[in-house]
Amino acid sequence: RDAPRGPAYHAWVNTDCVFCRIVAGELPTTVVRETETTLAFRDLDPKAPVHVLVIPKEHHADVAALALADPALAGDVLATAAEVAEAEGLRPDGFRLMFNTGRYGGQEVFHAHAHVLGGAPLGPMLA
Ligand code: DGP
Repeated sequence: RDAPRGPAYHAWVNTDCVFCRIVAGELPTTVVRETETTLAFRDLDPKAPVHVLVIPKEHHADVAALALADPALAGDVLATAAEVAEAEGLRPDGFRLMFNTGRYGGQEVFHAHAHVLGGAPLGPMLA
């Protein structure tokens, strides 16, 4: 097929990236929110009663690369994360918004993603 233009191009070329494959509709997932530039879906292995991942549809390796390359898109990810927190009922009690970044940061999937975690007290420390 022809390469799509714009953000979808990266999803199209990064066939080895699991989150690009989710964006491309090649892997099943539970989508909770979608915007023109972002996608939010439930984590496969939830670490809290609510555990949603928010990604830019365009491929960026981690949030630092994303923020430097396209601050507006990084803002879109934050805005979608806030909308997810609102829709999931997390705002009154609070929630954790987390970006594991790079190998030492515990990142396992190298497509920038925010973890939205909540629905129970999570304690002061990161896991
Ligand atoms: P991180 O360590 O920040 O890179 O977290 C990656 C998260 O992605 C981890 O919590 C599990 C989740 N995950 C990995 N593969 C899939 C998948 O195919 N579908 C979904 N929904 N989540 C996935």
